[in-house]
Amino acid sequence: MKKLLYSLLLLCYALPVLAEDGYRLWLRYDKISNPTLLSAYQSQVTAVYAEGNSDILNAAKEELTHGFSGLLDRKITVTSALTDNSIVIGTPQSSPLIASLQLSQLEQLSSEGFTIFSRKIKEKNCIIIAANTDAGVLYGSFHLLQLAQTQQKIINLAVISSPRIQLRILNHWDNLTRTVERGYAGFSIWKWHLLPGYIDPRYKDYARANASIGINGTVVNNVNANAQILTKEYLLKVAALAKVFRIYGIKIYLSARFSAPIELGKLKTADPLHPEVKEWWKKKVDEIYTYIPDFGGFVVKANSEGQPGPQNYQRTHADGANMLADALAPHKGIVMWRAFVYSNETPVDRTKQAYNEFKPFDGQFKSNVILQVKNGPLDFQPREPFHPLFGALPKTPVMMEFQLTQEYLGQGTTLVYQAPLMKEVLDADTYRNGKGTTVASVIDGSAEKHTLSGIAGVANIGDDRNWCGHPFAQSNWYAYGKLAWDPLTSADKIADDWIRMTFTNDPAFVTATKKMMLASRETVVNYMTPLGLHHIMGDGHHYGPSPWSDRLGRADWNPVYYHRADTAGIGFDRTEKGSNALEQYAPEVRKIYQDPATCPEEYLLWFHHISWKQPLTSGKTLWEELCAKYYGGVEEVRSMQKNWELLKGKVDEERFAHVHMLLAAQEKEAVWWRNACLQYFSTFSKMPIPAGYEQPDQTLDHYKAIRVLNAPGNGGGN
Ligand code: BDP
Repeated sequence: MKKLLYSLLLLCYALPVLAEDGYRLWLRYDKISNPTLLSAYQSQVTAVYAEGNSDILNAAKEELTHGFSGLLDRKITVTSALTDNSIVIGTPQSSPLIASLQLSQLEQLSSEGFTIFSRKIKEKNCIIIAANTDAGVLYGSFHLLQLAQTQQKIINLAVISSPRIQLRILNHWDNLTRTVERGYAGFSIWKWHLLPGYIDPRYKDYARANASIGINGTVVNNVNANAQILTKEYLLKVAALAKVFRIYGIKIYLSARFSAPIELGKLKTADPLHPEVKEWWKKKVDEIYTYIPDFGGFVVKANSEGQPGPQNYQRTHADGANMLADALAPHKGIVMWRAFVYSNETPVDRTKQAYNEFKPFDGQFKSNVILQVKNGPLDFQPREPFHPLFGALPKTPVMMEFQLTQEYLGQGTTLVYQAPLMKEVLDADTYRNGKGTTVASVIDGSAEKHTLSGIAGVANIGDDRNWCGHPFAQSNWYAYGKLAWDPLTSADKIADDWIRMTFTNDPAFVTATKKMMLASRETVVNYMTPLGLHHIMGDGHHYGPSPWSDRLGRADWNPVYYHRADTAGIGFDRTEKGSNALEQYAPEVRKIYQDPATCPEEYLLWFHHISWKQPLTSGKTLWEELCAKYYGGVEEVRSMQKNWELLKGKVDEERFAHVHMLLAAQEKEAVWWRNACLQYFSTFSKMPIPAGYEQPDQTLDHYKAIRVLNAPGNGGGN
């Protein structure tokens, strides 16, 4: 009896441990399920051999032993003598053994690159992970683990890989109060009030996850910055985080509030050309480096949406950025100056303003300044054409900003895999130096041979147990890192690996889930903003549809400003006859977009005002096509639901149920978008939703009356 009770008790304790809560992300390292492969791997990997003892090398050893112990279901340890079937890791500096191999391929690698290959050393079969730096070894270690996690061969390896982009950064829009602006996965993971004394174990797991996909920098506070982060008290907290991240090759950066000299320094001005202001920043930066010797630098949102900036003092963005750059330069720090700028007064089409603001300053920024440009010219919409600044600043390094958090993509309930969105922009041709000057080649620096290159992703991470809220939102963090390392990787390959590592290698599950992920972005576009529509979401919180909104403080915050529906048609004319935003693109791009006949239909209403009865390529009129897209989008969500049901039993019950419930919520939202938008637009088209479609079960007035209270991610102080 006693024994039985004891076993029951054990079972109770054991169960929660077995539950799959998503915390381990894509680093689960569960036993390889395929028995043949398992025994093959078991004979190929028996130990880890490493010379050298730096923190980063130790992290690599720890990950390899922990990871392979799990995957191979037997203890893998670090050995002090080389044994058969070892993984040998190191750099020529850390390891005499690696140095003795005289690896010519190391010359081809950048400082963070790695090579993995199989070779016999002293009659022993080895897998060698070599690099020029310890960080490269760490990345190579994660790569080898990923090969095993995705059940690929690990014999006869010959991998060579270097990141194409130098700065691969996450931007946290986390406030010091721990609310997260546009965050849908709980509160900030940074426990500011407990730092620097308490180091949450989560910080290490965060760093591991980032290192596993090559992310090497993080901005820990919101771009709508609070100057308090620059006080000694907070800098010591930041230094405590930096200490954890450093072990995983990650540098810390901060969002700097431009008016900090006034708020913290009690100066009367923050004028970037004022000697006292320059001196204040210089001293502040010197102080930061005493606590964080490898501090990365600042990101700055200036003169945008109420943030202070150099224009408050009749100075330019270049004046502001260069002043901070001067303070950082002696320490090799950089400034990421955001181009998400639109003025309060200018009545110009908002999508034109960043270009107008920055183009004249091309070539006037200091060498440690990089401009951070959002993927599209408006604001992270479900679909936008690429930002014209990518084709306009040959003398300035330009970095990409993507938004991983799903502010405009259904927020916490929506299954949307963003790699296709990112690829669409990265692969777009700017024609800056003739055909083939893709956005990717601009941001990786190769188009103009810039030495500074970068990419930023607005993080979708919070303190939810599974980090990102929606189980599939993790894929966007993962895909971002993979594309930052190599923008040429396909969305398909990234999804394939992610599914295998995060869920299962079961081919039926992988195929079905990948199909669903790859289509998911287009699905969202279809039921939210098809055919180039944009910015028709709810006011303020940006959740749900609100194409009728026309009361916000300024014209270009209102959806009616963007869709311009009237009885003649719908869409924003950005040709010469309209705002002429098209003039900001290269002639080749302009030529494609300016004629509605050649403009890809996904951008049609972005660039043109089109008559309701205009026939499109499908043979349907614009109105009919709009209806078909909205209805198609809803049907696609319904097929996602059906397909997911078929996967029951192929994946753990916890995550299956979680996704099942979220898909049901997404279906309701898709119907809400469809019914609200089509009924509203039909008041202009004067045409009904064609018979044959399921008709809306609620009136337009019903949808207009919906008020979303307490939507997450909106407000809460910084
Ligand atoms: C907008 C967000 C706002 C951000 C802003 C930015 O709604 O919360 O502060 O972008 O990027 O999309 O600065």
